[in-house]
Amino acid sequence: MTTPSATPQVIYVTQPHLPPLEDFIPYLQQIWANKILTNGGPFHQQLEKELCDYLGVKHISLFANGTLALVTALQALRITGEVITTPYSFVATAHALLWNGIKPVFVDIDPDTFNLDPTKIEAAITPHTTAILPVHCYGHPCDVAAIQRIADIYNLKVIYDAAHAFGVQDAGGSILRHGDLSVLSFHATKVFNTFEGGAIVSPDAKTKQRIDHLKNFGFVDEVTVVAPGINGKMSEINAAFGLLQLKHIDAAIDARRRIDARYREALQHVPGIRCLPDAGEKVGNYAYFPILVEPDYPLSRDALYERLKEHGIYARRYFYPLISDFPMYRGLPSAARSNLPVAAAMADKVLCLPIYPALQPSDQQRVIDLVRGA
Ligand code: T4K
Repeated sequence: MTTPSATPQVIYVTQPHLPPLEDFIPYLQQIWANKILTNGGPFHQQLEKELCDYLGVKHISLFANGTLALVTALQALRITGEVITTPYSFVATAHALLWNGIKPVFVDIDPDTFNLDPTKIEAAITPHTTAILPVHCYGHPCDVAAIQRIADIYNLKVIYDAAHAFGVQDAGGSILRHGDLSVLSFHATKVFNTFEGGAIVSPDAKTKQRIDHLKNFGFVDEVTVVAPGINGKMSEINAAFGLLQLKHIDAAIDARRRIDARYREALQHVPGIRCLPDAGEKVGNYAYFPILVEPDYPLSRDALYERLKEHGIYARRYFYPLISDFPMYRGLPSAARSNLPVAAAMADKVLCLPIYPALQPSDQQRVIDLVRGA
């Protein structure tokens, strides 16, 4: 068992990948020289293009953050009424619905992938349902084929919250090609970050154009406003940082892959600790490392969380509480725990361990020793 040192080094659940500071200076000099700070400037345009190439998609619109991108994606497709979504996500997923005056309808998740369970979707569809908003939780792909089948039968739109799924591919290519739209987050805590940032992946140029209008107050030109759009634009400084990040992204994901493999190897025989199975992605991004703390582990999940904290290790209970347990949602009929037994059980067991490119093997070993030695 590891004993805490006098001043234990703090280890967070994640840490942003920061390229050398001096490498960012030329980008700043360029911004200072051309004095274009925002509103679709040259770095913004270049990042959209480079992300399309890197991710293997045709159309991307950059945003100031993932939440504004979600809110705008719903507006772009004119979604109203009720939308089926998962309770097992970051609260922004459902908040984006409320910001549009849409009623979330929570459906339970699959215990192996933590994603929306397609076999439970149909029972939640009503005459008011217009769309499904699934999340590729932890970057693991949803059952996109089953979800699309249901959407086609009931004429529903599908918007994927792909905040965790940067770079993830299934057998056919980018996971972001599925559904009507996919939404990314480039927040500091994400695999690819622009400090704050986000994006919408669209299937065609017309949809991208509508989204680009909506993120710029609805302006089409100096004198024409076609919709009550919001200010969702990414600034030049964020876009420039994204371009620099992109140069390092493969190495960063490789480092995550090694950390993921070490955890799996070290924790596979620990009684009461279960790692999330590989969810069938062809290329993963190792965004999170969730473990399930089962009843045969000597400590409860919360006791393990506290124990790690005492040793300066800040694991996180993503996603506890469930979104459906927050006050603005818990009155909904679909929010009842009896409707969401799998999600409720997972939220009570899950703990996300630290994973980020700069996590040193010796620090990861501290985490492993504590989980093993409880
Ligand atoms: N949909 C899904 C499925 C999402 O997960 C999210 C965001 C969204 C939509 C919305 O996208 P954005 O609008 O955020 O682009 C974090 C993030 O703020 C949030 O982006 C993310 N999901 C969520 C899962 O996690 P917190 O409250 O856990 O963040 P915080 O500040 O506690 O950070 C976690 C740890 O990371 C800290 O203990 C230390 C470290 N950290 C954090 C920041 C901000 C750093 O080392 N440096 C930093 O700059 O929400």
